[in-house]
Amino acid sequence: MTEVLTEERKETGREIGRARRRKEDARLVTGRTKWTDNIQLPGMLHVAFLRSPMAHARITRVDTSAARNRPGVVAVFSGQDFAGEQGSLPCAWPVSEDIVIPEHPPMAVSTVRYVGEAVACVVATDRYKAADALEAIEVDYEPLEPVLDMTEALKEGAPKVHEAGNKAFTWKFAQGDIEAAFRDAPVVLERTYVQQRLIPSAMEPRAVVATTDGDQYTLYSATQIPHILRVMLALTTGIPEHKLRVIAPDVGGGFGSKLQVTAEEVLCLLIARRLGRPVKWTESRSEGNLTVHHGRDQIQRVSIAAERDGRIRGLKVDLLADMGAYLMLVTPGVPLLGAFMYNGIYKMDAYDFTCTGVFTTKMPTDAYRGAGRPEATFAIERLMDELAAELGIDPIELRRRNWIKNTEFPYTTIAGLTYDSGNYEAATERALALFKYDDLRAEQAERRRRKDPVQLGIGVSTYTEMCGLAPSRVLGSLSYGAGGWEHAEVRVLPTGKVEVVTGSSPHGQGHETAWSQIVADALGVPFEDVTVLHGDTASSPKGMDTYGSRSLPVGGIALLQACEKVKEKARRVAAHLLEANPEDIEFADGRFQVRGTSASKTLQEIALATFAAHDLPDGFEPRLDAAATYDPENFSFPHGTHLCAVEVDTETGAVTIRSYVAVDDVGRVINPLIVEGQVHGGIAQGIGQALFEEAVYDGQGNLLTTTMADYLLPSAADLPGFVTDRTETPATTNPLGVKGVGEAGTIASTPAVVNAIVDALRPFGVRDVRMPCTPERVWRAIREAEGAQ
Ligand code: MCN
Repeated sequence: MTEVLTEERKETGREIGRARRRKEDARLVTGRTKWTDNIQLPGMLHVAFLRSPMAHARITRVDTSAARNRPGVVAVFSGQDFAGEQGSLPCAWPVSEDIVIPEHPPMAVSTVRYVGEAVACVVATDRYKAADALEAIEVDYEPLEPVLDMTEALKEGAPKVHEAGNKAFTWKFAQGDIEAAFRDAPVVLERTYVQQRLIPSAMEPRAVVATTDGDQYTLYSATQIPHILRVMLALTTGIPEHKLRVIAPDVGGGFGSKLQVTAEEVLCLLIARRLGRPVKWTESRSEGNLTVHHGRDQIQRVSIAAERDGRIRGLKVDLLADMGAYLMLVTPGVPLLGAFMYNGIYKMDAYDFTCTGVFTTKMPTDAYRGAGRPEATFAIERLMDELAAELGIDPIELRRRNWIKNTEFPYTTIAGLTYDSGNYEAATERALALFKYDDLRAEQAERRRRKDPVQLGIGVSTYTEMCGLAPSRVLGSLSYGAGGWEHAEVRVLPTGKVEVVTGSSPHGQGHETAWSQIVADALGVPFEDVTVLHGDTASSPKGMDTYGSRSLPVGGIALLQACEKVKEKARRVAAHLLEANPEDIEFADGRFQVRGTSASKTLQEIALATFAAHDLPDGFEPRLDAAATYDPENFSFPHGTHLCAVEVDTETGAVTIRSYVAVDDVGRVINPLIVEGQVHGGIAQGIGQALFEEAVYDGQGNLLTTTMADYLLPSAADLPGFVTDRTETPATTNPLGVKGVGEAGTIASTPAVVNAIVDALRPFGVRDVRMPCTPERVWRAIREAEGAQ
């Protein structure tokens, strides 16, 4: 079933599989589009937020009177001013019975719990006047002790973030006899890995415009989730859902950070209601670093038990996950998405997982590209390299001995997921060939022999992930929030052009292009004849939005099914017009033809006939429109092998990525160019975690990395040219055979890079380097290991 694709793969003439350039890009990259900040409404005011400079404090006084007299200021509000109506920001993922979900007022009323929490706001005639007037607001704080360290936070007598204490929840999962797996195991390795806190850095900062017209409300937001947001805002603010329209105009990236119901969205709506005028808020970059929800921040204590031949017996995971100060939309669910992934692509007898969610006085964490799965993949892939070194087995060979073989699918893992298909052998073979693995190992041996100050390291990551978030029933067992279905509507206009309404909400993934390709093939219409509408709850009322690499494996299938319904309708009309039986109508290339004759009608002809409605089958409702809602039976499980070669200067600690090969298998591919772009971006983000990025708080809970000079994102100059390729093992659980790709690169790449660094330094006794592996950390790791020897 697996197809190894090569450069020379011919174009098929079909749209699916064609490397089309994205039709939406011209308007997106030139900025001539509906970014939220570009929206100008008559009489619009601008909001600026005063944010807490304290990590933990009681608010004893807020005096807004002086600010009200500043030029251009129309209104000033404190948390108290909205106390009766602002509600509590929602958490839709209560993962356990014992979970503590604290009140989370959008604007703090009596206590602040992280630096950056909104305490007051100014509404003015322009954003600069609003920002200037913030300094005139007086706030008295009574400092409380910050809580910054998860381990300390759980100790008896620690200062409390919330009255109920600092433990948010404990969640356990166990399968198999873990005691037996570890008892008398010939090899047991224990490691602690730190997943540092990251700051999602979408190109477009968050932005909100809220407006009212009588009792009607419209919220424009740079959000990934217009549909979920509408429901949640209705529940939070009490604005009736049918009076609230949410629009996600074009959105410039999110990476999970815009999968949220934010304080600013709620407050802008309330302010617009109070003042009866439209208001806008656009975040500054440093404000964003402080207050966009952060990602990762986990401490993973993991141990693996194995036989001497490398066969894995069992895996234990004990996780501390920093929730930050509050539980936001899916905060507690993030580490649990990882719970099902620690076993990776490997077979084992027993698995034991415990996660404790901990409150600290820091910005809340939540979904960031991969959300739980990069962390899990990192741990198991690092462990596999460690185990290989311990046993003196080549890391690829160790993986081969443990992974699920391509003949064993479908395979139910120790974590309880059923992987429908995969071919780890094929992806790995292809990656090894492209990487020239043996040559690099030979060079590594040579450099080690001659004690070259620049050592070569090779890192392996053979990952899988669960994505295509759905099925509703499974998600429902983990949350009371959103299900996992997706909706699409296909309207064939009278002239034969096609309008697609999708419930997916793209923010950089190229859905307009990919969806057009699916429709073009399904209905036999030109790619250019398809328009895709999205992101507006008035025009696309049904949807579950975009996250968890779900849009294609869920939304794409809903679209295909809607096309099938359109075709069935068209077949009925064609049969009627051609005086034939519907069963005798064949469809090819947009033409409905009576089998064995030349009599036919094009889709366009049928569309016009259904519009005119002069001569239709009895009971046929005019127009060729159809809609479908799809809820898959399973997640989607892309996989792949990423190989990274690094050169580590052992005298300075500098790491240079010399080559990077990624062979991913995302099932059938709709658009190879988009997939390659997704993989490239994903790898860059994963390398960012491995080498550069970290949100740093000082001992008082001040975020030190509020600018791009402090929070280091990789630039093109920091990255090598990636060699990417694919194998194709179709998903068996959906008719397109597709698997998601949106997070794959990020999940795969971080362990590949760190494995490579540790591999380079193993002769020095180095067993781990904490991320981000900055030159200083690498240098120290070498010196400490040398000192210990
Ligand atoms: N695709 C394809 N063939 C496949 C799989 C995917 O052609 N077998 C195409 C799809 O048609 C779609 C794109 O690849 O155009 C991504 O599809 P999918 O994997 O379904 O992911 P989503 O569209 O649901 O996007 C979400 C995913 C996530 S979870 C994060 S985080 C992320 C990502 O997408 N954030 C992004 N990629 C991003 N890309 C950009 N530019 N900006 C972000 O914020």
